[in-house]
Amino acid sequence: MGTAEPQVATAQSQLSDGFQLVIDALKLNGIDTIYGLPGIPITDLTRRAQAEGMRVLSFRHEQSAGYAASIAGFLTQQPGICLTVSAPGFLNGLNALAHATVNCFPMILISGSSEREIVDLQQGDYEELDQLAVARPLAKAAFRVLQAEDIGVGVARAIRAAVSGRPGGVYLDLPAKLFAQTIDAAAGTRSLIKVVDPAPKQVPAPEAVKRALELLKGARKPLVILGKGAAYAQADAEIRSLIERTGIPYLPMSMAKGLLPDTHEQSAAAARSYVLPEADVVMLIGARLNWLLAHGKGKTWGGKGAKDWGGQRFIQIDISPQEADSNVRIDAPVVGDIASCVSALLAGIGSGWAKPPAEWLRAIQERKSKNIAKMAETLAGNPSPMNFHSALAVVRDVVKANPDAMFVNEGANALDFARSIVDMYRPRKRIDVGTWGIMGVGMGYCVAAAVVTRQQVIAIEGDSAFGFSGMEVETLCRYNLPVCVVVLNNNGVYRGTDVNPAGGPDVAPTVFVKGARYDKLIEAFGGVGAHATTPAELRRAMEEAVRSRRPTLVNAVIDETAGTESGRITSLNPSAKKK
Ligand code: FYN
Ligand code: ADP
Repeated sequence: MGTAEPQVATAQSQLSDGFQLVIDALKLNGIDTIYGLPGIPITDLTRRAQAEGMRVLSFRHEQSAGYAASIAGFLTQQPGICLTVSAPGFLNGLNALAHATVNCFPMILISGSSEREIVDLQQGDYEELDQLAVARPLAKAAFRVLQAEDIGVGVARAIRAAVSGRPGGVYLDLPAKLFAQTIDAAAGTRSLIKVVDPAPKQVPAPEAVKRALELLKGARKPLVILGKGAAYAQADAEIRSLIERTGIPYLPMSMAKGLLPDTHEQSAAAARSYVLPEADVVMLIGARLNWLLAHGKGKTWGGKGAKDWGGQRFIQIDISPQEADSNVRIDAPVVGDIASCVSALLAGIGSGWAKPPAEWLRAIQERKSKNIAKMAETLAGNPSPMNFHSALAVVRDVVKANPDAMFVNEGANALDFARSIVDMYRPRKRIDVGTWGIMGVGMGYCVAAAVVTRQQVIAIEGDSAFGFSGMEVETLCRYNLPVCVVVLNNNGVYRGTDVNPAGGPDVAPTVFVKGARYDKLIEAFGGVGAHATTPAELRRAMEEAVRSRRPTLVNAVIDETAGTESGRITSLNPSAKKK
């Protein structure tokens, strides 16, 4: 094609074009990586971005590129960029855009689109779709740029929208014609904007801090809940200091695990079902009272009925002024960025803060010890065939030995068991299915985690979950990323033992090919495949993967009768409700 040469303005040609301005605008704002999939009309954009020194990572499906961009945003506080072609490519990226918005991750989905004048008259253009209209309800903000001189503004607005306040997914629509538009190079350069202070500090009101501290001071059974907003905020030292100086027990939501090491004596993770209903004052730090926290009411919280208040009083630290009262009354909202809010609380606490009553701490410790002992007993078993516990006991050890490794986790049982079995020791190491509990993030997350952190990545995947992004093992191999994927293979969704109730030739809807060799998949692309039927084999394969840093897929064969329907969220099945 011969179009890959960067079109830098020279003395002979003082023109720049849309391609160049998009690249320059991103680079000017410190964005150096694009997760995408080339095609009409953005192929040359990918070539030229690479020629200009950007890292352009191509995926096999836009959904994986989008998930990669979204988690890069979570890990870096900079918008992750996903680049797609028009209509179908755009739609494939949309899932991740919605995911970013729902999870409060900064991300920009940039899609090429077809010609406005044809699309708007519905005259049947190539890949005709009104993408801006489709994206709008799923994005925090959505913009379209029609003129090359507006590219700088479009990119600046997209960056600000993605990272300021509550972060989210932003859509940027770039019609094909824009890329070829030419503009005087000097005017083009002048039109670009380097965004100043894109995520400004938001300092909480002193009276809100005072109100929160008064409520906390009066608590007999205080509890802190750390959410992924707390992990995102990168206020690790302040958060740890607040927890340790107050002595309040804390519960990490799944992606907040490791903010303080899971082995911390104040962690109440192993006493979850005890502390939620028992606590009298709960301080939420970057966690929403959504389904994952049973909406702050009902039996989980000690309420009599499914929707009854459990009697807790809540303090909520959140950057969104609209979050408080979304599910139950928040007695003390503290609105601001977590670093500023936690610092303000620390200043208010001073040095004479009384630790929570010993009775409360002792009761939690007792529950914890009981649960941990029970877990240790289960993990010590070595059943044949291997089950989730005996496999995850190995994973737990490997992660412990490699605390800087990134840990990707998706599935139902594979997710739920790993969450409580595998301890995290450092902040932002665990990345998983997030707010929606979605499947399909796996390999996209692996790519971004490896690229952003340069650390070893360990992915624990249910066999069903893995299937959503399985083809991306080629991407892992192509970029030679230090990723060890472990597929916990029990022959099906949840487990592999369902039978077709009608007795026909088709297997049940939840059943896959029995004895599938997922390890062969990565071998097709030059990666390392391993087949493990015992914990010892699994350990050997994982340790070798970490040692070699080669892309590896371990097919870990799990008892096909192991696994419960929907893991630990069975109650969300309508049939369970009916019973
Ligand atoms: C936790 N626990 C432990 C430990 N950590 N026991 C021993 N040792 C350790 N280290 C205990 C904890 O006290 C709970 O027991 C239990 O393990 C489970 O802990 P978890 O996972 O924190 O609690 P729970 O109730 O499962 O959490 C609720 C939840 C979580 C909704 C926040 O399930 C979640 O994040 N779910 C996401 C599910 C999802 O998205 N799935 C995808 C679905 S795919 P008890 O205290 O005895 O209860 C389609 O099917
Ligand atoms: P989890 O699922 O772990 O409970 P959620 O996604 O429900 O976490 O909650 C994250 C919360 O954190 C959101 O309400 C979001 O507004 C908030 N948040 C994200 N970043 C920040 C920040 N820097 N400062 C304050 N709050 C933040």
